[in-house]
Formats: sequence, C-alpha cells, structure tokens
Amino acid sequence: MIDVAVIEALKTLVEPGKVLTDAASLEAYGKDWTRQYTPAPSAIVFPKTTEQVQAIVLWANEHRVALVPSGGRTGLSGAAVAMNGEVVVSFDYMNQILELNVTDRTVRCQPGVVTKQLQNFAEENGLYYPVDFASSGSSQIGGNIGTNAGGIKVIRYGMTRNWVSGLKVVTGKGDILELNKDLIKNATGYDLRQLFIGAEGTLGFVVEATMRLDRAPKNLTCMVLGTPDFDAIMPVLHAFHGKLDLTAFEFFSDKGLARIMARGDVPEPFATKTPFYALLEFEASNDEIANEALATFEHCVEQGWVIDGVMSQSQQQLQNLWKLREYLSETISHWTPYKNDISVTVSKVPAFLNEIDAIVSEHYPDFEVVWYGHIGDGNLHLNILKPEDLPKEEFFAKCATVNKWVFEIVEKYNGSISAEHGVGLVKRDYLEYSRSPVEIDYMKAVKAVFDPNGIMNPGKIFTV
Ligand code: 2HG
Ligand code: ZN
Repeated sequence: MIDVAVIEALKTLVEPGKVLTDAASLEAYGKDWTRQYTPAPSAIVFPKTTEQVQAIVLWANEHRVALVPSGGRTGLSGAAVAMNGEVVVSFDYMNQILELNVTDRTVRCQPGVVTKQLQNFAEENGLYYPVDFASSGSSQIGGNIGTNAGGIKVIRYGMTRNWVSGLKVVTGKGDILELNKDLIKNATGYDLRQLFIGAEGTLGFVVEATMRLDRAPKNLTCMVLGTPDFDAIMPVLHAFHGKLDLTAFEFFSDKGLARIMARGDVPEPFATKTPFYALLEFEASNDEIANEALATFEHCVEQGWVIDGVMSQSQQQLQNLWKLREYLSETISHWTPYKNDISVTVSKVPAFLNEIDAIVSEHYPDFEVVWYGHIGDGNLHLNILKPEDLPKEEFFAKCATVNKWVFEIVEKYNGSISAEHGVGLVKRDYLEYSRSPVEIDYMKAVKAVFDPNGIMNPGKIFTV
C-alpha cells in the first residue's frame, strides 16, 4: 500500500475531491467487465487537464507508484483491472468534445468522451463515426484507442486505428508528445501514434485524440439468413461481397438465437429453424442495390446455402435484426461463460472453427458452446456456458484446458489469441501463441523507452 503522505501529495495535483479512496470507489474503478479478478487499488484520481495528467505521471515516477488507466471499464481482457495497490487514473472528467473541423472531417476529443457521444455528435453534424459495438454507450475513446477496438463495422471501416488522425500523449516518463498532427500524409519516420494505439496504457496516457469522421451511410439495410450448416456461411459471404459493399457480416448459432428469443423482447427473424445465421448489412442507397441484394439472396437459396431469410424494410426492423447479434454478449453473461476472442484469416475460418468445436465437444459433450462473431473479419467469439449444476471453480478449471487446446489451434492456423479485446491479464500468459519470443522482447524494449520505471499499467500484455 502507498504511504498516506504520498497520497496527500497526489491530492495537491488535482482539484479538491478528485482523489477517492473509499471502498465503493476502489471496488468500482478497480475492475472492468472481467469478473475473475479482485480489485484492490490504493486510490482513484480524476485529472481534468493534460497538465494534471503529466503531474500525476511525474509523481508516480518519483514515488514508484503503478498507474492503471480507466475509461468506460467495459474491457474483456482485464487491462483496466487494478489488483495490486495501483492508483487508477480515470478520464471521467476529461470528457469534452473540443473541436470539429468540417473541412478535415475530424473531431478533437478528450479521452473520456463516450463512444456513443462521439457517434451522436458526428450524426448531428451530418457525419459518421463508424467504429461501433454493443458497449458503445459506456466505452470511452481513450479505452477504444488503448485496445484498438474493433466491433461490428470492421469489414468496411477497419479498426479504431484507422480513425485516429492525431494523438496527444503523456509518456510514462512524463513527456507530452503531439503525434502525427492530424495529417493524412506524413512520411517523417516512425509513426509513434500507432504504437500508442493498442498499447493498453503500457506506454503512457492518451490525453487528446483527433478522430476522423466519414460521410453518413445511406439507407442501411440488414439481412438475416439461415444456413443449413456452418460451412455454407463462407459461400454466402463470397456471394454478397462480390455484389455489394458490405458494412457488416456477422454470424451466430441457433444456440445464441435461442437465448435471445428466451428474453422475450426481441422479435423472431423468421419461423424456420436453422443451425447458423448470417447477418449482413449494406447501404441500399438506390433500388438497383436493393434488387442486387435480393437477386444474390435468391442465388444463395438456389445453391442450397440459405434456407430462409429476411431483409429489413424500416429503421425499426433494422434495429430489431441487429438486436439478435448485439444482445448476445450481455444475454449469455447470466451463465458465467468461458469467453474467448480469436481470429484467423477469413479463408481459414471454417477449418479453424470446426477443429475447436470438435475438440471441445469431444471432451465436454455436456457444455453448451455458443459461437458468434465478426466472421467477415475472421474474428470468432467462443463462449461456453456454465452448466447450472456445475460449481464455478470446477467449470473454470475445465475451461483452463479448453484455453490450451484453443490457443494451440490458433498457433497452428497462424491466428491471433486476441482479435479485438486486447491482451490485458486474461491473455498475457498465452501471448507466445501469437507473438514470437524475439518479438515480445522488442515490445518490452519499446516499453522501456517510454516507461523506464515501469509505472504504466505494469503486468498487462506481458510481465517485464
Ligand atoms: C461482441 O462482438 C463483443 O459482441 C463481445 O465483442 C464478445 O462477449 C463476447 O464474447
Ligand atoms: Zn466482438
């Protein structure tokens, strides 16, 4: 634990009342959406300015205090967990949208801006911020940058990385850097901005970000298609990819759909039951495109890849169809699921999924495996529900063996042990399944340059 006098010194760096040490705050700010770690930070500090963040970092270096960044704490990898007496730096009060530049189509934000706030702001100004996911109502831009967040529109718009045109950061040494200055073209050596994206707060803090915006999409239209088996999903993807500019291509299984239907607040897409479902979205900006989509649907039916399907005819129907996919994570959280977020190149997905599915069902035939994810990006979310009568500890002990099988298969297929949720604590000890030891040594060397005293989110991604 940190000395009382040291915490008193911290209080002088921020506004009165902006350091909290009460039990409820320590519990709330010491964790993210992962539930397996016990939060135990020493204090939570709420800076309001870049200068205050810099002062906190200099204080932490002087007293060798570990700092953990905190955004919306919706992460699923434990990157924002503080369980070793760290000081949590929350960006809740650095939540202003600072400046819109309509010519550059950029918006300068503080890191605590909530994703939805940015999306709404863009919309109010006739523009669009395309990075989107189920937790957009709570997640913050700083956290999205820290994890290089992905989500449901990556097939068209890419990850958060693609939308960051400039960053202001405070490094682990306490230096303030302006990275890339919002330029589109900038061929002046190493792009340090990119290093901070996906660094999970291990190099420093993002204190300002200029995000790019896009034109607003026209008449987004969604289709949900039932397929006779998993392998039919890939030809469906090819067929639609060849004809339309897809803005999303997702999938889920009948088990996932059954859990959504059991909620009672989401309409059934159609009566026919199929083992898998593809959800795709495109801009039906004119009749020609809508007709092309219908013709492609018919082609897929003729080929036997699709058994039934539905296309949204209104905004309300579009939203209802998306609920089938977007509500999954939250809905199944009730069954304390084992979760994994993995990826391979799109062409390898069928063999990869079948291999994992076979090994899990061979060893644990009674486990309910719920597959869903961003299949158009090669990103699968594997969720295994805990049987009601199995004690939590026993379930997680069994799942530890599942982890090993899954990551061995990931390695064999040259995939990633974390597609979009980050490494944090959850994946840290498995990093070598995706990154070579030499590569990890280079990463550690980079960290040492920006954070020589190891105060920035220590123990996340790797141990030094
Ligand atoms: C999603 O795509 C999120 O819904 C969460 O990334 C994934 O809960 C999960 O496994
Ligand atoms: Zn996802």
